[in-house]
Amino acid sequence: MSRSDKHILVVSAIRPRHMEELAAKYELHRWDQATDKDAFLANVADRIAALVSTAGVGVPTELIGKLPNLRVITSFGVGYDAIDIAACTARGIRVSNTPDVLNDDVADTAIMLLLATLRRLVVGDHWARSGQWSEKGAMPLTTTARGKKLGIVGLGRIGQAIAARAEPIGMEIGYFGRSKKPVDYHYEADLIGLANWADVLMISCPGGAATQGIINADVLKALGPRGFVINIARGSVIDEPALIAALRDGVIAGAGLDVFHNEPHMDRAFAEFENVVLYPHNASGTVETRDAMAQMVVDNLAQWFADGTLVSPVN
Ligand code: 8YV
Repeated sequence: MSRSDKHILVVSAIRPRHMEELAAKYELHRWDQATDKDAFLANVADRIAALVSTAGVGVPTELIGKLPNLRVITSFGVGYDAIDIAACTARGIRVSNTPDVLNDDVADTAIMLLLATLRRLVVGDHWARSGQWSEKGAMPLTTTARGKKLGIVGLGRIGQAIAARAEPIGMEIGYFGRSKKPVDYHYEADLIGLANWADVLMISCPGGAATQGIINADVLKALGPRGFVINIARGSVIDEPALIAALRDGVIAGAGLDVFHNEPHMDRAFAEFENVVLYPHNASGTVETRDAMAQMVVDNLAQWFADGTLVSPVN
């Protein structure tokens, strides 16, 4: 196959250097940049064999339906909840993601949010900058992470990387998941049980229909007024109106959040809370990790065009 036979639809772009690499090897069709997307598609739809997107943007299911010769989707990101995998599998469309290379940065972010929330980093930063320190003296005391129980929802690759970091901090680790794993951590077979047990609930499970809204008002009530929620997974896992009510009414003590409903248009209610630390879905957002993720997209495409297999298949 020559370059002119390899047509790729770009639904959401990856890193600039990797886009240049793709443009040198393949015929790229920039759907992401097209103003009249239907007219654009009418000209190229039949030629598209591969599609590139990102976890945040995903792939509209109706777009898949408009690409009769689509055979592979390479997605930038580990989560693929914004791609209808069942519809792809039914059509024989292969999907790849970018697992593992982001585990460390995402786990670091989880711990960063945990410590920043319990130790009130943002409040302290403001205390110093605003002059309150010199006017009023020391900021109010915070609470320690050491000795607290960390309840991890979803002990997958990222959940385990978080646990490995929380242990030396002196936290006791527990988890909830579909099955008990061969680890020494405390296991709870239901979420309310984990929330009752934990001081800090760490959300690190995949998004999607199976986990939609599982962190609901009852779970937050079980966590209690001295409990914290940290979410580096997907906004969809938490019933967000219930979380906002819990933060407002003191049902829980605070939250550290990297992910939200309706990103990037985060509910402005969160901005009002002093007991919340916010991060704009940036857990994997380092140059090093984003480059490694982009390289996986490039590698998946190269391998698929070479022999029809994928480096990191999802289906
Ligand atoms: C992505 C993510 O980088 O990997 C995921 O699933 O959510 C992030 O790491 C980001 O969404 C890019 O679209």
